[in-house]
Amino acid sequence: MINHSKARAYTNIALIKYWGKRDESLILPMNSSLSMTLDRYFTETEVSVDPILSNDQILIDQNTIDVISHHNLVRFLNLIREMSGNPYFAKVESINRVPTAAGFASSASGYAALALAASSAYGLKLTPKELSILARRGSGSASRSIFGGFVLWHRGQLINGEDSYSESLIDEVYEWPIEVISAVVSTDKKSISSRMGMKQTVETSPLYKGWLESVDSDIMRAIHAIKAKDFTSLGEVVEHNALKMHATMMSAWPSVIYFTSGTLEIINLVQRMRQEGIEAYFTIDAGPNVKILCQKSDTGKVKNALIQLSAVQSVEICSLGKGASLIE
Ligand code: 2P0
Repeated sequence: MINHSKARAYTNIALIKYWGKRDESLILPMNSSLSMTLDRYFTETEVSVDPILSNDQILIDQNTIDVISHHNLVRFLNLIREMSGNPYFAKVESINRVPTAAGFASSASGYAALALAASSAYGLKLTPKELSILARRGSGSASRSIFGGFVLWHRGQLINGEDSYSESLIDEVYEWPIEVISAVVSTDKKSISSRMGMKQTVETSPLYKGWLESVDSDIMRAIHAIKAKDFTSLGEVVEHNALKMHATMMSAWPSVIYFTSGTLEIINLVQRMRQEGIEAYFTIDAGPNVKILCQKSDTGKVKNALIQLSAVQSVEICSLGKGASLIE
């Protein structure tokens, strides 16, 4: 008998960043992080566990992928087979509605959707917390995409990672008109993966200790701001936290620099807009593209200013999105 399950999960943007692992194999972070799940971009994944198959078959965006070069995906399925005691191989069909041109990575939504669809197809009945732990084994940020709204990923202390999971702080129906504008300045593949960039930073940056010492208070401030609906306080801590993360990587050796001239133009624009009374704050992940946090009443103005910059190739607007769910 073939067991099917299909799931959808959305991307998230970290407001307080995850940067650095204390265990690379279990994907355990050095610090806790806080994110906002977004409503526009998602991955849908269908998993069919089939006793007839002699290997896993994986299709991403309708292209069959070579399972040897994507061994991380097979390792992830092996983990689920081990947990379930069901040894059969599976067919995995995944569609990303996360255009790379929008400047978002698909690993968070991808592993969150795969964790939910595969655990269900293999007959595992996981709690949201267990699902978050499982998704984390695929990609750190995927542990946060299990939940909607504002999400906190606890660093945890245990060496087996059982206390390193995410939880929902406030779900997506929170009435707070906050939006994220994604401004794309480049769609090129990045020269250094975030996985390598983190490792290099942890191992060599003299500023990394300062980063670790300051993250928990950033998280407390962000949680307080979200609960008080204090946009200024949230924006300030989000922007400062992103700059601190980039400062740690720039001070690694060899240095990890994701900013381009377009990134800096947007930074200057956002800071100038604030001087003119428009409240907008930026955050930047492991790449050159910029996400701008603003209140809905200002989104139009901020978007118009961004598209005037010749460096900006496209802009997309997102708001709070839902957690991962089974579909059909
Ligand atoms: C984040 N990033 O908190 C941070 C901020 C990028 C900058 O999580 O190695 O794909 O699979 O755990 O989650 C990107 O890294 O890395 C990331 P792995 P992931 O969103």
